[in-house]
Amino acid sequence: MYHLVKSIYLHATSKEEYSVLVLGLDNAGKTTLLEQIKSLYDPSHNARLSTVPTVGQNVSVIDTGSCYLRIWDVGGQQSLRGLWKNYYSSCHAIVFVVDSTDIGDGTVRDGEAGNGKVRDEGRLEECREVLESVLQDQQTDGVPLLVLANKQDVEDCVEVVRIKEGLVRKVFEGEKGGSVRDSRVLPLSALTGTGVKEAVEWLVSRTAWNKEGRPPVMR
Ligand SMILES: Nc1nc2c(ncn2[C@@H]2O[C@H](COP(=O)(O)OP(=O)(O)OP(=O)(O)O)[C@@H](O)[C@H]2O)c(=O)[nH]1
Ligand SMILES: [Mg+2]
Repeated sequence: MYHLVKSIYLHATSKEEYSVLVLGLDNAGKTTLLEQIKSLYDPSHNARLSTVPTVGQNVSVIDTGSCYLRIWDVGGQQSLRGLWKNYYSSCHAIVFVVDSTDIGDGTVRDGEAGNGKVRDEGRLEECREVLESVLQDQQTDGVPLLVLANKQDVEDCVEVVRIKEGLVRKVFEGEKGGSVRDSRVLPLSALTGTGVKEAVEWLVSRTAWNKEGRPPVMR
């Protein structure tokens, strides 16, 4: 009887937990985003917005009400990107943070003849290559992808629609294996917190929607 009551209680009180992997180039704003998410879902948490480059990982579990999200913020420096694949097989969603102030005008131009002018593309090409390599890894097949156009508070940043059309769509066109996945591009200012709630809400709905492919853990 005790065991029956206990298992009913555990079933009634347990919730699904999904793992979310936050990726992007160094300086994109991943750790700032994690701090804002923590303070949004845990009012006792004071967001530490003066970050230092992440060497290794930060991890936090938030209670969204309907489920838990275990959020992995990993270092984006080039020397650390080789570690990302260790997280691929167990993640339920990937967030790719883009620094909208450091990608030129946000449009990838394949095979365009040079006109002699050197265009300042910032880290656009690096960003495209890195996102492509994440999506081309078989272990990320079908995993929902949320691209966040961060630093939208900066006056001359690239708008989200440009990042969607000029960068993300290009990457999807080149995606090998034709893997089908949920994806979305949303604007964000991790510094001010604008867009953080919408980002988390998308993750909550898409991880649950895709749970047959990657079942959650119960806690
Ligand atoms: N203006 C502005 N600055 C931001 C925003 N988000 C992050 N930053 C700044 O960008 C810098 C890098 O932010 P981090 O969150 O440490 O970047 P990261 O992606 O974690 O970098 P790594 O740990 O090296 O991979 C910091 O100076 C942040 O204050 C934003 O939305 N707007
Ligand atoms: Mg960081």
